[in-house]
Amino acid sequence: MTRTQIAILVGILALTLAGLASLFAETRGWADEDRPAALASPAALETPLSLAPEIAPIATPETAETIAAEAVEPAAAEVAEPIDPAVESAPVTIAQAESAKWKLAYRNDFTDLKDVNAFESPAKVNTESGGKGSAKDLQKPTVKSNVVVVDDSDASDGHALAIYTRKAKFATPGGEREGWANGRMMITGQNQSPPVRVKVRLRMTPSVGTKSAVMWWPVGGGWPWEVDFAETFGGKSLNDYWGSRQHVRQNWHADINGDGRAKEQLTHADDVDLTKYTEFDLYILPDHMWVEINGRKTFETKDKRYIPNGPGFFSIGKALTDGRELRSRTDDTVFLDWVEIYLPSS
Ligand SMILES: [Ca+2]
Repeated sequence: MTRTQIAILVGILALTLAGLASLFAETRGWADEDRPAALASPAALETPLSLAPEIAPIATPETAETIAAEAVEPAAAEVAEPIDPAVESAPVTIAQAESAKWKLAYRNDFTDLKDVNAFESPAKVNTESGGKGSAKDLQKPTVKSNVVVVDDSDASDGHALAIYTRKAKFATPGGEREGWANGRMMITGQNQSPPVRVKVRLRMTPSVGTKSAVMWWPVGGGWPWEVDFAETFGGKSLNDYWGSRQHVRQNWHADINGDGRAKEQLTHADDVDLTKYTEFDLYILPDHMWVEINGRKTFETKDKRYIPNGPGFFSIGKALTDGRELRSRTDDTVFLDWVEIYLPSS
């Protein structure tokens, strides 16, 4: 073998190794960052609130096309006319015109627990076992003591509703125990059908082994749809993709195939520092649904199959992840400064 032949062989070998390495890195990246499929089967829901399991979106050509087509449409704020400093009265922007279409119907600053229904799971389901993959099982124990009003100097009025995952006392068939438990809540008396707009200001804490879903949830039984408009998942460390709370997911579920379970979903992730107070603004119109994060539209659909067609209410649910026995789990909190519900102004 000549020196040239050896050099060529070494070159080919190096390229092959580099290719394999990058392939491996991509696979790892996807697995670490996205982890979309916990693949728990959400059996019939026992509680009025479910934190839907992580389900990969159904990639039908139709939904893919919907996402692709709508992704290129700029946010309303971006197409607003630039303000000419020479003009004394600023022109009305599209964003301003949009907000004029809505009137505030409800606001809760969470200076107390008015309208807050905090859930408590019954002793018989607080077994402290099972629930390796099912979000439904890992929501339990659910305790009211993990939903409280706290002082928060970063909140607009100095108060926030804290929804915790932390160790707490809970009932079991064998008596009271203490261990990891979740807070879960809903706002009562404010059920609304589309068109409706739901705006919240919240922040979260970095954590290991917990997830949170900020939801618009259907009134009544069944699981026809579920709009998770600020959802996080369990991190393995305080610094990784989910544990750092530097990312947030839209998961817009609908029962497309008519099996009674809203497992099909449109999904979208944004980079946002959730450890600082962040505003989420969900607009649900009969033929158009979108979310704005800190005033910028980040995701939308005009596919009616994914848009709620009946009344819903505001809710936050939390659950353990990575199995009940995870030893590295840390406390997790969602701080909710306020919630606003808007209805069309005319
Ligand atoms: Ca507040």
